[in-house]
Amino acid sequence: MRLYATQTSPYARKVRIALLEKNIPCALEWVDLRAADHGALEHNPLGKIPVLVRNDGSAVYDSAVIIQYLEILRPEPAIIPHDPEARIETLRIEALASGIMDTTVAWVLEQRHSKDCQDAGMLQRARGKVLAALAVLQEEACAWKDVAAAPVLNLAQIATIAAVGYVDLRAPDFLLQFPDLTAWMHSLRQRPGISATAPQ
Ligand SMILES: N[C@@H](CCC(=O)N[C@@H](CS)C(=O)NCC(=O)O)C(=O)O
Repeated sequence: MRLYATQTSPYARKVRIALLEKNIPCALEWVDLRAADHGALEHNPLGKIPVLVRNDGSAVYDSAVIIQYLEILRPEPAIIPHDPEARIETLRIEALASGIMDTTVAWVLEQRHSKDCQDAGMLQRARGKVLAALAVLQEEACAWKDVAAAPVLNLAQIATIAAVGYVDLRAPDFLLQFPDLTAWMHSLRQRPGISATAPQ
């Protein structure tokens, strides 16, 4: 299997951490998303990464679907709980973390416009939404204090690390209000799947 990814994509990082936590071997294909004919376009008409290309050449996207596929491919260790309530909770937090990624990406792209072309209202709304969502994740992370040495991280924790790591990379000021969440993320740095996938 091959995963098309970039070093900084939080969506790809979620999948890369899941692959390492589940110990699933997978080759990485780094993509330059600015190139007109980058490799992922052949497998995803939207040209978005991550894309997982299976050994038979068929493609799986987007990141949430890839995660579901990995759970089917290798059910143990599970990163999505089997218990129905815990499962929905985990998927809700994954959705929240994905929303943080989406909104932070939109904020970053808007910031890249010259000052006089920026939509100040959009920037403020996006910032407010990300901060509100980070506050929820910080509350969730209070219950995850002892996971640094856990045999496997669950999807809620994986998605949270990918989202918070991306905010830390692109909008570190947003995290100033969330020292507990930042400390929790740093407490996991020793895990190979976390250090090996850190955005650079
Ligand atoms: N919902 C998708 C989002 C993927 C996404 O937006 N990836 C970005 C990179 S961080 C991308 O490929 N952007 C290139 C483009 O939109 O053309 C997922 O979860 O995989």
